[in-house]
Amino acid sequence: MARSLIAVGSNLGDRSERLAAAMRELDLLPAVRLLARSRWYETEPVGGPADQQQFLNGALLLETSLEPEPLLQRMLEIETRLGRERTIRWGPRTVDLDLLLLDECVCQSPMLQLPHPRMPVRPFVLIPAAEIAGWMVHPTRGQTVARMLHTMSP
Ligand code: PH2
Ligand code: MG
Ligand code: MG
Repeated sequence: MARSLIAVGSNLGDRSERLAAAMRELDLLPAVRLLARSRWYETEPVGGPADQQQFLNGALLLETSLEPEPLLQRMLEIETRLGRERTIRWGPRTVDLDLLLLDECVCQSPMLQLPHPRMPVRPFVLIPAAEIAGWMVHPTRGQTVARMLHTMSP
């Protein structure tokens, strides 16, 4: 069984209900078990259109026997079931599920980049991630999640 760290975000509709639904759906997947969730954090949108609403962001820790690409595929299906429409890049979204880490897997395919390339520079990802999985190691940087958060702080 591998450990997988997922970032979740929503800034459209009933945000906390969407994040709770995403969490339930992930836990219901065959070969996936939810181990921990962070608190939900209210965050300012980074990038994208200037007029979008605040996000609710968090992180989930899963145990899974799925390989990275099938796990990503299941996550995209959950986003679609929960009403995600893909319009503008970094635009408003009902739910966004990002695969950050899967144990120490490194993957560079057209479908999936693992670890998530923007993870080390996003406080709205690292703060909740460090709350539940500060010990996980970013395989190419050789740093823990807690260390990455610490080094990005002013
Ligand atoms: N996601 C983005 C772009 N900007 N800003 C915040 N605060 N939270 C997000 O989840 C977020 C964002 C692209 O996925
Ligand atoms: Mg995202
Ligand atoms: Mg995404």
